[in-house]
Amino acid sequence: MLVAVTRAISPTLADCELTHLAREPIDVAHAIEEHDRYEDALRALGATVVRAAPEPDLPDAVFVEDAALALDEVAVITRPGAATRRRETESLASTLRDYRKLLWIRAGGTLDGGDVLRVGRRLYVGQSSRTNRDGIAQLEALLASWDYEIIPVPLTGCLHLKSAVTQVGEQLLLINPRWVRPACFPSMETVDIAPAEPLGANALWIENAVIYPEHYPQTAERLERAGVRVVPVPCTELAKAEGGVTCCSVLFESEVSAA
Ligand code: CIR
Repeated sequence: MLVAVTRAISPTLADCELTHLAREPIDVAHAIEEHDRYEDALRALGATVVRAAPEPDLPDAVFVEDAALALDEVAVITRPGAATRRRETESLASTLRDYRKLLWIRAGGTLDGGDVLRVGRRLYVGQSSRTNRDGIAQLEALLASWDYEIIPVPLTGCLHLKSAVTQVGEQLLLINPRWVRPACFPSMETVDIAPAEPLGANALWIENAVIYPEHYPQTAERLERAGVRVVPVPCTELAKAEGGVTCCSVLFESEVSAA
């Protein structure tokens, strides 16, 4: 069973962290509708959606990806780089505990799940403003018992590694080459985002399709030309909170049936 852990949008979403975007009014009711459509897309692609406990006082809590990495063997509960987001981890851990043994990034280290791109047994980790050297070193030490290769990746101009590059096929990445160098991924083929859509590199690959924002049509067309099946979803409101489609779920396979 493919599980997608999500979380309800907080009524405080408009007070979210912002790094590269100017604050704009966010229509929370509209954001909730868009998030429902996102969960519907996950279900349509075969995932079982499990919602973690809501965190109404934590504006960015919907972006569950940043608070945990679910790997085949364990889950790593992160220590988000933004101090305002650190209280998101406990309640997410309570949900993930049903499925995986938990390991924790400890004080001193910071790591956002949005900076971790898993491709097979490789974990590319963005050296962003949210993820520090100690966080990457802790991740490597925590996973030493399993054969993951941890590869730090420099990036510029964006929030997370997965703002700049995501996997969209077995051997295929969708990339914004202005923010991360394609040469960092020598074994992979790449599709560039359309230049008019710099934030278009965040796609969620699931069951041989990608869930993808419908407000990036030029990049969607490039994906389709590369043979990728695109499932468009509306996500204009979460985009104003600097969120994309990978950030709203934590995906993993499980033998445990959902409660
Ligand atoms: C933040 O700045 O932390 C949130 N407003 C957006 C987080 C988006 N997360 C992601 O791309 N993984």
